[in-house]
Amino acid sequence: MRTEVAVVGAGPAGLLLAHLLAADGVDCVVLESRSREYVEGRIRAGILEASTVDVFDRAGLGERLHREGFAHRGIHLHWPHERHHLDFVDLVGRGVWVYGQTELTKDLGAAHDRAGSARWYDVSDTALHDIETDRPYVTFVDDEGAAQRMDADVVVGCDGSFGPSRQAVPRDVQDVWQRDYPYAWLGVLADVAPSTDELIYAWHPDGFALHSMRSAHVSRLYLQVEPGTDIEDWSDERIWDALATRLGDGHDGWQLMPGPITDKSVLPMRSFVAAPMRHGRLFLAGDAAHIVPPTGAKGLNLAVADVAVLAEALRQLLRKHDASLADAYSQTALRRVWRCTHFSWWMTTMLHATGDPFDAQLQLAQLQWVATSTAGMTGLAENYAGLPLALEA
Ligand code: RFL
Ligand code: PHB
Repeated sequence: MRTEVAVVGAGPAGLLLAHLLAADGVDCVVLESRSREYVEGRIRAGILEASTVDVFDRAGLGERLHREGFAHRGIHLHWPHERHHLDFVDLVGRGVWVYGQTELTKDLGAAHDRAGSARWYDVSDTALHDIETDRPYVTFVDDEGAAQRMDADVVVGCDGSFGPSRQAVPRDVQDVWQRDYPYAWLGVLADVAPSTDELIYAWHPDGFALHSMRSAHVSRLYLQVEPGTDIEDWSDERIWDALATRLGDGHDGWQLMPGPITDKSVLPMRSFVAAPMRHGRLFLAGDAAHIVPPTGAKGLNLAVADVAVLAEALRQLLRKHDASLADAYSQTALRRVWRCTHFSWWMTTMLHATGDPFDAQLQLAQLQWVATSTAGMTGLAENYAGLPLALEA
């Protein structure tokens, strides 16, 4: 089989890239190791930057997002006895949207169904070959156990942190930077109306907590826990008690409404960047090239930003035989990646308890400044609500 662009991974990055390229008449095939149900049901990100929403709108994918998503003006920052609202719209002229990654992935899947595009789910043994030549190809085993080979002009690795694409780049041409944080998140999904209009990011000596949401009837909440935490140690009652304490139940009459928990998981926190994001005819996008801790809500947004830049670069390469944007892709994308890596690290280190009393005092001093000085608030707002897709050099 032959295609112009073989996309490995049908997460948001892979599906969006194939959608944007197909709209420009570029032939694409998407290969995914999991089932479609699994990919569309995986609970992950919830916050979309204004520029992410712009990309979806321009691609004709924003209709349900605007109908069912929530436009938020900003966030609340909370620590014991204090709560401050940061209004991003007032501060930097743009807010964010709450819309689950599950929904975004379903919208992308539906658009692919309408276009009748080529996607292979449940594949195994995906392997990349000859990426340093003009004739790269991908081999895999299809869902019926048959060995397949897909020849392409370009291969794009959108296969997340553990996929084979990044591994296909020789070690001696790839630089890697990594930080593992000494904490994890326990995330829960609950069938209860959110107790807040906009997200609450809370610092507490017991650990960080976050109140997010998915709809008018579903809340998404997170607690800082030790890495390696056994989920069995956290009963629903213990989770709601910890959330109430850390999120400031009782502060100015505010109350956290508990409800039935429908999903619980523990997530490690790390920062990771691999560069360059291109090697020969292989391009990497999204989590395949970089991971951020979720405190800045940047992972999905970075994946979309990579893809928006890459789609245009591949269009120029394949339709106009102009390689300039493709040659610049890694550098262009990495500028934003490192800005978001810094912001995510900064939010993480400001908000997570370390157990060290000196750290706690520094964090409180920092929070006080961020939540009350125009410069502090604007810096957070500018980064959280999102920077331009391609940062200027
Ligand atoms: P994905 O979504 O991981 O998709 C990669 C796809 O590749 C497939 N794959 C393979 N396919 C074929 N052959 C193979 N050998 C393969 N190996 C893997 C996988 O099955 C998968 O379908 O990466 P992508 O597309 O780059 O998208 C990135 C985002 O999913 C990720 O950055 C965000 O979810 C991160 N994130 C958040 N980002 C935000 O912007 N805002 C948030 O609020 C936010 N919250 C979160 C998050 C991530 C979380 N977790 C669990 C990692 C909250 C959580 C809990
Ligand atoms: C979420 O709703 O899952 C979410 C929101 C904000 C974050 C991380 C996760 O910073």
